[in-house]
Amino acid sequence: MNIAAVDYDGLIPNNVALGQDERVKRALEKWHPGYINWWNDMGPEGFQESLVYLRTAISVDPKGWAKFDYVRMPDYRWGVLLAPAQEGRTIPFGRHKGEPAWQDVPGEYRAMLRRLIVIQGDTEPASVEQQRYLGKTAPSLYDMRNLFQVNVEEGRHLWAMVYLLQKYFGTDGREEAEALLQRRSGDADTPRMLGAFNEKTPDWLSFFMFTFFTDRDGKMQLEALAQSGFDPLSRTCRFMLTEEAHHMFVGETGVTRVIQRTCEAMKEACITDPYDIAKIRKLGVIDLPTIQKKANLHFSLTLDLFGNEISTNAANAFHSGIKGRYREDRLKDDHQLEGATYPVLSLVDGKIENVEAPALSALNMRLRDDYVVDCNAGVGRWNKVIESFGIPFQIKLPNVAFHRHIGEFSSIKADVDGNMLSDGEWTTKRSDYLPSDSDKDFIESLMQPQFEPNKFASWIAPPKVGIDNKPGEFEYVKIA
Ligand code: BYC
Ligand code: FE
Ligand code: FE
Repeated sequence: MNIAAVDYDGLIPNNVALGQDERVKRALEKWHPGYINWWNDMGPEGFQESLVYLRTAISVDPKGWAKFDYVRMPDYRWGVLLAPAQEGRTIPFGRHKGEPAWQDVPGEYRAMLRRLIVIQGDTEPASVEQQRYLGKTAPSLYDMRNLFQVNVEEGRHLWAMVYLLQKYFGTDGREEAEALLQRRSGDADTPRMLGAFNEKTPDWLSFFMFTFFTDRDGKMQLEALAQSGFDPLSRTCRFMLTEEAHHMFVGETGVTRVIQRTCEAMKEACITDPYDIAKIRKLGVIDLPTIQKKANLHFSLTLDLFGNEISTNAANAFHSGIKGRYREDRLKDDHQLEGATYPVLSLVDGKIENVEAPALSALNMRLRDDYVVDCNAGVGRWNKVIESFGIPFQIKLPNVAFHRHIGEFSSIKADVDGNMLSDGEWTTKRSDYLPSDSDKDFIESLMQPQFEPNKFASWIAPPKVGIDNKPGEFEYVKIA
């Protein structure tokens, strides 16, 4: 048998020889009904009986790992999939650099590892909860299918973390695995752990922005954890990243198609001024300034997920070989950073300035910087579309000090260019930067479902190509 192949014989598909690991197999089988209950209660509402054209992993080989077929979501084969082990892998960074990678949890770092795995695991079901009502207003069956694909894969990402907890963390791992099914996004008493995962995803523009900005935090964090000296975590994250690529695609192309449709409609109506908002909205499309506001919101909420710019947790995680930098393996330095410094944006006498800080303490800041670069590449591609219509408008990421709740800038109010505002100025200008109630009402008014194959809501262009090369008229979801 191909070692990358996945065993689909038992209840839990896997490529970790679960059949020979009775203890973990039984623990996961015991967790399984609770998971299914959670999925039925908190997963996509109203479509659990529908047949969805989903991809399922049949191998972890980078080429051809997916098989497409119609599946009822509760029957999706969630399982445990690790990227293949790398022979002779060593710890790539920190004080243990060069030692053999850990195949078991190093006792001294147990608490730190457990915390990181639990935080990562908590975000996955949270996003499914946030997106559970979106099926009802899907702008097409194509988009509905992509939403559900993202949802089942985030469910699988929860499985990925739960496997690590069950296999490597004994009793407290089991308790954490249980608690991951108990917390709820936005709940006043038992919220999810990180801020952005308790916000609402009320409409499809938010969904596309979320998959562009927030799933991209997922990508950055998974890349950093994929470097881990704890080999099972590294291998798990490496496979999760192959799934993450699709989430990123959904976000980037989703926003691109919204922009495309707006520009087309403006052109057809001979509107050249992107700020002629009332006229543009009458065309049933979302004006570019409102798209900018949504980007401002989701970008700033996501920056908070990187934690404090200066963080002892981050320093410890790196120093001990648990969490690396973005693509550590491609960086050229000593991978230990003991005497190194890194420029950190800070508030100095009321101004935003770079201050050199010990590189180890500044690792959250560094990952956030890498994230902003990655975001900007995508935003540049959005702007190419606007430019091709000759419309004088550019989407711009706001300054990192804008609308922050964690870190250096959480204590101040700043505009999108990073100029300090008084509380009064912020109150009057807020709706210039973030979606106002009337913006939200307008977007909501557009969220009319379009469930006929090959048809799309007024505010979004069709995709360039179908999923799995299917033709336009393909019925991606058979609604039951
Ligand atoms: N909200 O030293 P600091 C994804 C807490 S997304 C609430 O700066 P650290 C996905 C912090 O916990 C990727 N609390 O923290 C995307 C700490 O509390 P304690 C998810 C916050 O540890 C879309 C205290 O403040 N994965 O996969 O350096 C769909 C001091 O902070 C927040 C990960 O995040 C916050 N935003 O950095 C589906 C990877 N920020 O312990 C899925 C794992 C900070 O002192 N997590 N705090 O009580 C980590 O690496 C780090 O824990 C963090 C925070 C980057 C989150
Ligand atoms: Fe995920
Ligand atoms: Fe994701």
